Amino acid sequence: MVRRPLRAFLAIAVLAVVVIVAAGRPAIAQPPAAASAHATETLGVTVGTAFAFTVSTNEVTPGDTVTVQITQTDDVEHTFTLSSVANYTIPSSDSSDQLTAFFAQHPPLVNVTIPSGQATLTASFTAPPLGVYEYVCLIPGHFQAGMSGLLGSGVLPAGSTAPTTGPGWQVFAIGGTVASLVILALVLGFVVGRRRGAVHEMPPERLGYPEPAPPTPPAK
Ligand SMILES: [Cu+2]
Repeated sequence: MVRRPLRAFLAIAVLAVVVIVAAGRPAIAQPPAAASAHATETLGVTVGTAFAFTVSTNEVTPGDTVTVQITQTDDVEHTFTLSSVANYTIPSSDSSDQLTAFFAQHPPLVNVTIPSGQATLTASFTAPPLGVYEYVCLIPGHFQAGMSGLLGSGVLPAGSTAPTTGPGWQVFAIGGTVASLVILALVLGFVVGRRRGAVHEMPPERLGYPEPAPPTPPAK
């Protein structure tokens, strides 16, 4: 016959294991990040009427082979031209000729002409060493109108948001909270169980008064 406090403790322990396994599942299901040094990854780039790039991520991993998947949604020609110069932002006052001269001097990591009406294009490049790299559109007037952005390699550019892939920090925060509560419940269950057990096991001569009747079981 298992004593009541021990039984309660075992019930809490079993519940705790179930909760931990359930909470841990989303995190475990994700493959470990960057297992090998030279993985492949995808950078989605969407262009259209606006003088702006919409990208799927602001950060790549140095050494990775990056496939650029470009989606053209309108009839405005653009280029996706990624600078090879780390931590350098081209002055927004530069003319188109100055921009062309810059890239003649510093060949870009990738330079894709995106014709009007084209649905999708792909290109690839090897993610450069640690740093922040600027990408621009070379169609005259577009860079000057603000068509540029920053891609971090091994670092997130200041002011940008983290890539939205993966489980996100919320999963780990919730999992951690649940685990903490479970551990607290385990400790409390153990302490309460021991104290109840101690009362009933204490010899009457040390107790100094008649041993109390065992508590009535709760209604099932
Ligand atoms: Cu453009």
